Amino acid sequence: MYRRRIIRPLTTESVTILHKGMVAACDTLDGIEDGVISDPRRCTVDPVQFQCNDTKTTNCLTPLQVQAARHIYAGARQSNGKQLMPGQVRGTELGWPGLMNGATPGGSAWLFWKQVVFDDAHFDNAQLDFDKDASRALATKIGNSTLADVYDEKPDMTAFNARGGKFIFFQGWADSTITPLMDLDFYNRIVAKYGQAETDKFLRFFLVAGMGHCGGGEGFSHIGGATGYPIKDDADHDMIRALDLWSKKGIAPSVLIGAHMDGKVVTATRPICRYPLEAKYIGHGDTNEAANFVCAAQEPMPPQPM
Ligand SMILES: [Ca+2]
Repeated sequence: MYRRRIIRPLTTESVTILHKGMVAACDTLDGIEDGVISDPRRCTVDPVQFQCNDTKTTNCLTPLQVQAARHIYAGARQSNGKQLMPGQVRGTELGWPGLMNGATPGGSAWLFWKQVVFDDAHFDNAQLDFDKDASRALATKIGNSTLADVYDEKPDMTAFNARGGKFIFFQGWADSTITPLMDLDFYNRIVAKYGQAETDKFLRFFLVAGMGHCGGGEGFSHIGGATGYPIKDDADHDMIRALDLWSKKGIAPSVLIGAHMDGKVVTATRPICRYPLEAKYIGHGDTNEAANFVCAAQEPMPPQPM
């Protein structure tokens, strides 16, 4: 029987090479050599840097692997350049094969698009055409709404704010399942609508350096709630306690202390500052101690690569 041979550019080996290369290139852009790219928007390295050539023949990427990585960082675009979805940020590479390889990339997410939206049990993901199929998908009606209505999160927090709602919005900077750039876009749209001061009254956004999808990763992802247990049961270390304090006593969280753990051992702590502030080392003391950092205004970001 003939079987189509599928060449998968993403292998465990290739993403490990890419990930190590990106971390080596970008780790210290945040001032601390700790294996964590704190804010990956600072990391704009082209993966072609890690491509094999005449002098480098091992621990390197094939041209196809470089091309795939460029597409993944760039996100989904149509041929006219219109961006449908932002891409993955640098530092998330290790999660790519599990998410993107196989007949159902994204697992149940692809099944939803295939069976519910396209109504075609045989729709091959490799045939998805961003030009034709994106608009076809978004125009699909489910009930009285189109998918475009459902998927376009509306930054309308007026009723929530009016009834005194409080919202801690958190996201891992190294999440390879949901790109943090989407959350950032949503947050920015809320701030654009209400202004920073008003937004701060009901919403605080925490981008956790080096955290994966809701937890895990190489960063400081123990902050309670869905991320894993906090290292202390108080409002400084546990976002559920912080939310409780905010909603009951009106004391809003400005910073959480995130921890990296090796098993049950805390190996490092770091302030997780409310966006748009970021943790900055004070220049002396142990860089594994949150106490040696302050929350400061962000340094300007470099232009983002396409
Ligand atoms: Ca670092």
